[in-house]
Amino acid sequence: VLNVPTTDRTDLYPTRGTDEVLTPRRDPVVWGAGGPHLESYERDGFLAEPALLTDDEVAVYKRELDRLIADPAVRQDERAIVERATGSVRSVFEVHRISEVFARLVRDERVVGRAREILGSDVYVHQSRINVKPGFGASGFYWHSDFETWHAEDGLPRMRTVSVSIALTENHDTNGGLMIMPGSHRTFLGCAGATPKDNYKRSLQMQDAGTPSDEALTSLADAHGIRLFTGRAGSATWFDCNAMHGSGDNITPYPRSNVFIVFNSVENAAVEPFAAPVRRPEFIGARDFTPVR
Ligand code: 6CS
Ligand code: FE
Repeated sequence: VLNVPTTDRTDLYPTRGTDEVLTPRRDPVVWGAGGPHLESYERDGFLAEPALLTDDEVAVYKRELDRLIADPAVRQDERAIVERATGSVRSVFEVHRISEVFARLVRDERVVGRAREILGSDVYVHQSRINVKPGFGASGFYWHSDFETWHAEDGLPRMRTVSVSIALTENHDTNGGLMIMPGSHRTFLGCAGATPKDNYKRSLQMQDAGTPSDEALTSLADAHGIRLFTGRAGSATWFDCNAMHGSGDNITPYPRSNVFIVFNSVENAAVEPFAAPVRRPEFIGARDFTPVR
């Protein structure tokens, strides 16, 4: 069923029941007019941009990232996620609201313009975060589909959401880069296992609910392969909300820092969670649907 308006709480993508269940994607990948430059995004579920930001712009955003993670007030804030092992800051959420510098990045036409083009509508920020994978053992994220979480826990009805990860340090092939299975966005993997209460406290460190089985991951990887994203600071990866992705640990001395922005269509605004007892906090799943201007 393509483009059927879900006015009620029709759950097109069942997940977190007793068994794992595969559902073919029922939504377009590119909701706008598209074009040759978006063909690979449609096919693969991602689009790599080698030079979204210039070196000078990277320096501005990297300085702002360093300022935020060094700020004791930010470290105390619930929007900061700290590495268990080392106590260093791993992520800071809602940077587009905390920082005027990152608010500017969200409104940059090269960023929000591309999101509107892919989603075919005005967009709002569902989530933003800076990630610092400091190195010397910083842990990665196990395989998952973001949409599985954003549908189950944040109540996003359709796959009309796109993320952009902008590298603020060099992404080597050794320091825990983003891996995506090309084409995996066309299959929704509904995971087995109900969502525990305040799941987000753990899942942002290491996901348990919403984790695919070894069998499912094996068949997806066999079918699609795995692509590792590397690139200079300033490079960016746009990826569909349902792309199966993950990242490894970073045991090198070289941090892998990025800013991660999630744009959701204003036509796909969050409703109640489809598979969780309570909503997640608004700094993780926004409830302010004001379009980015
Ligand atoms: O749960 C979330 O919303 C976040 N978790 C991961 C591992 N990726 C997407 C998102 O930032
Ligand atoms: Fe993710």
